[in-house]
Amino acid sequence: MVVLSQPALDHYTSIKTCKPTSVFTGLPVINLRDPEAKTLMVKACEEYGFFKLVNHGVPMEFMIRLETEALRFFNLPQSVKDKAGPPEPFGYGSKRIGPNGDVGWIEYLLLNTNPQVTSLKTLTIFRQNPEIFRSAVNDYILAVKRMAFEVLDLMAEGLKIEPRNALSRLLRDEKSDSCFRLNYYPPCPELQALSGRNLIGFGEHTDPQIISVLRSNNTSGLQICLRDGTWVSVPPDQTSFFINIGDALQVMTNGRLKSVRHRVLAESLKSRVSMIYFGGPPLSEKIAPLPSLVAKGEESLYKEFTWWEYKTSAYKSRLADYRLGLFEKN
Ligand code: GA4
Repeated sequence: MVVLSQPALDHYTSIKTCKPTSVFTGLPVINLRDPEAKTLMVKACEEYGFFKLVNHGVPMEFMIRLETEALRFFNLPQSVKDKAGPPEPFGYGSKRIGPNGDVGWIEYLLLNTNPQVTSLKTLTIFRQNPEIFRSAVNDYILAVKRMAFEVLDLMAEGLKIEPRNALSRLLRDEKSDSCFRLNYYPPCPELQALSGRNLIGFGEHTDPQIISVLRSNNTSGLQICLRDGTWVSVPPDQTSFFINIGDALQVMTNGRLKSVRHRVLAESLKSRVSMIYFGGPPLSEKIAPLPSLVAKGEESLYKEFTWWEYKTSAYKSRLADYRLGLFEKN
């Protein structure tokens, strides 16, 4: 067995996958315009907390324009990119993920989803061509938000939740605590020498929010964990979106929809670029099962908490931790 010994890779986590991870053959693919979409979404989220969305109406041009701008940023000299950091609460980050020692083979930009918020640091990010970058981000986020609201409205219908906007209103709220992430996973040529081992780009975790909407270029790397604990890789598709259920929606549905554990592995020759919208509720919002989803005689599986409390607790955790555990009733 080859041991990961290159100095440059010393601090990274490598994993040994005995047999190659199999491709997720059961991946639910949902057409947003299909009259059955609401039912299919609920089924996919009960089973996997994850599905691929096609015919979503977001112009491909917005995706490509933002991908081009992101690559332009990530290809800048390190000293320039560093000026756009640190990533907390928003800005450029490299290798370190979160405040508690997690690392990955990754560079990223964390951004606010509210176009009005332009900090000094954000101006550094947009320095090269401020208007081009800014409008690429804003056009993309606006279109993806609209689509995410529609997905949540359909899910609410599929779950027979009333009113229909009971979920999407949390993201539509001007105080919604949503964020946006541009990830860049550089190629790692040294990986070729490490037969049978993989390098972690972004370690396994569930997203704390309500819903996450991911789009990537055509490079593979994303894997999800199925109910039986096996990991499967998700074939990339640059024209589609991948929808993830987050912890908050798991709680709001009293465990009916499951948040999905996922991770990203680095590739040896191709860079991966992903863009993710994380839809979160306002900080003061109580996160609790919607009454219509708690059957008579049943009760909430979770203690009462606000999104602020959950988020604060999440930022004290390590990426792979089971964050909902602290909020479950015994
Ligand atoms: C996972 C989902 C989003 O990317 C994110 C991540 C955040 C970060 O990168 O700073 C966290 C992670 C994410 C969950 C637990 C905490 C917080 C890193 C970490 C160890 C922006 C988010 O909201 O939670």
